Amino acid sequence: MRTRYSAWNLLAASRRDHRDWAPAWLDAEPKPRYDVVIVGGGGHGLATAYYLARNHGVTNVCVVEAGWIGGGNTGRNTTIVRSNYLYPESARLYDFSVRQYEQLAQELNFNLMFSQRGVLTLAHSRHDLDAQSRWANAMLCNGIDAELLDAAQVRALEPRLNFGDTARPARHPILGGFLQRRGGPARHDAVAWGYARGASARGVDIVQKCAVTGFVKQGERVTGVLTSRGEIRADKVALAVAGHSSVLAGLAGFQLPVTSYALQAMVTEPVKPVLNTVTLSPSLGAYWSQSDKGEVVIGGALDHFPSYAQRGSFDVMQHVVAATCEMFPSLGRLRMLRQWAGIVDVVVDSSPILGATPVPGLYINCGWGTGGFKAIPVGGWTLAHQLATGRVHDLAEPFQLDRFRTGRFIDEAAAAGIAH
Ligand code: FAD
Ligand code: PYC
Repeated sequence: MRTRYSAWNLLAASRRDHRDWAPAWLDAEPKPRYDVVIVGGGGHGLATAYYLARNHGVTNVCVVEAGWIGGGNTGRNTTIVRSNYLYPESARLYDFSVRQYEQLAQELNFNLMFSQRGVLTLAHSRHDLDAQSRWANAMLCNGIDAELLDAAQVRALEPRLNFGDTARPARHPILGGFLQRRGGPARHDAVAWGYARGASARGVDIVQKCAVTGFVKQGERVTGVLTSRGEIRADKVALAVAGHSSVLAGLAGFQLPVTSYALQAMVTEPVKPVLNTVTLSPSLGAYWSQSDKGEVVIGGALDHFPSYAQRGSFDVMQHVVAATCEMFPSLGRLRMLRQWAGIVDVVVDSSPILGATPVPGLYINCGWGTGGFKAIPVGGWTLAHQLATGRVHDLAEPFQLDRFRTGRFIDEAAAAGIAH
């Protein structure tokens, strides 16, 4: 029996030394068949399962995860949630997601620690200022909040940035920036766990340590998956495997225009609050925020060679650390605590691929590349809609795989920013 999380239940459980809490979700054994099998227990796979059950009443669903849920990019990312994209199609998609995040902790009864402290993008040149005013104006036209800031306003928000002075001018002067106040970080694990808990409570099976190794087919149609724990039949199969999308597509017999790269991040030892916002410097290729534990979270660009090794190269790490010392000199003596990488699924127009594949019975959610954490609610919502109703959700319509045939790209490389 699932317990509702509340101050009252916390107090009540403390009287029994917290020994009676029910598991947040059940680690299921796979059954022989389901209506829907979802491959990948990251945020997108789990959100798809949750919305299938919650929005459509489809509960005979299994999420099959090779490792542990949230152990892929969902548990490795720097958790920036924002909707400051350029094109109307993306603005609608990502802002739907931000709006879901705004009420998701309540809905899931799980503290996602979404902190709308603002996402600040720095301008270091006239060119940056021009590009950002175009970007902010596009956002305003799309009905999304955006504020252009001058240098004094940036300094007021983030005083530890290196503004230089007349004696020692900054190497990368800060001329201004732009801010999306509704943006900010959330707790990555909690998003996976919250969706898993919500899905499991509605009857979805979550099967961990179960790798999909192939597909069962009748003619061209996918009718199940082959896994390290046996065959599982399904009416429909959905892939939400991020950096492994091309591998699974290959097993199913089609190609995806997705390249997999390592994207890395790192955190310092924890300190008292020193950063107020999530700050990005696209020109320097680095970004910073501070977690609620106090660690300074630092990220940068992709490793510029395809890889499935979840490590991250030394030269990107060195670049990011140098940029940190340059932009935040007062952080220069902090010790680095952890560094890691995830394998991200990059598409030429930096926009996702959502919906049907060329293989009947097989659906996909991928191509989020460096920016799919913010999109977990909308990725799950739209894929669940298509799986349950057979119709493409309006928000997902521009992001179908056939755009690589028609050329109807939505090029968001600039908004994907730092990590590209
Ligand atoms: P994942 O969380 O990777 O889940 C896919 C799952 O599929 C994995 O758990 C994997 O084990 C499983 N799987 C793979 N193959 C198989 C198989 N054969 N059988 C069964 N299971 C399989 N996005 C943002 O919005 N904001 C950010 O600030 C941000 N920063 C990032 C920083 C870093 C360092 C990284 C790596 C990514 C960042 N991202 C960010 C991107 C974001 O993390 C991803 O787009 C998002 O988490 C993808 O979620 P997912 O559920 O599709 O994939
Ligand atoms: O999507 O905001 C983002 C992001 C920043 C760094 C990596 N992804």
